[in-house]
Amino acid sequence: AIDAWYMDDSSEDQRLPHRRSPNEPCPLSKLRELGVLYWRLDADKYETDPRLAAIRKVHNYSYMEIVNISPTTLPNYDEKIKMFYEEHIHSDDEIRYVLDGSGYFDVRDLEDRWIRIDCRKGDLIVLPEGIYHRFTLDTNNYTKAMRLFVGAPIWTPYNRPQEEHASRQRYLEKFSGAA
Ligand code: KMT
Ligand code: NI
Repeated sequence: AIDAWYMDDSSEDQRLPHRRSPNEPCPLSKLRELGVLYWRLDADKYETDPRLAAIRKVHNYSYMEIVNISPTTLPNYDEKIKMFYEEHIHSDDEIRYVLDGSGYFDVRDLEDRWIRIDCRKGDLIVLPEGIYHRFTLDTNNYTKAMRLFVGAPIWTPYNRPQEEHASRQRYLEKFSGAA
């Protein structure tokens, strides 16, 4: 399964793991509660994988592109890396499939704590519309990822605070029922 943990409060290099001591793991059930979906697939056969095809079909992930995030392959690298790590939301789900390398997706829980999700080759994750999140490379400095989208992609990040944003409100409404 995927590894996730609550982050420490240090402002050291974002590429470091930032585990608390002792480590405070975040169970998969907690991620599911927050609306984060996850599959482990065989990244070596992404071009012909029937499981990937089935997921794309069921969820209407019609759009697909592949990005190589590393200092030498990503245009405007420094700027992009900085943007990815600004806490933000989107007006749609963020769907990423790690084809090679690794990186961290950080998401906020409902108590505003950061959870760090260690995404490695074969991990496909979906961050729901309206969840506060960010992305960073780890110390390997390399992620090759498939970016999926329902229809024509809109990548616009809305940096925090976005409490009035419709997507943020829709997200929070999902939790307002049972307290
Ligand atoms: C994004 O929108 O944050 C990105 O595409 C970068 C991460 S993809 C592994
Ligand atoms: Ni994002």
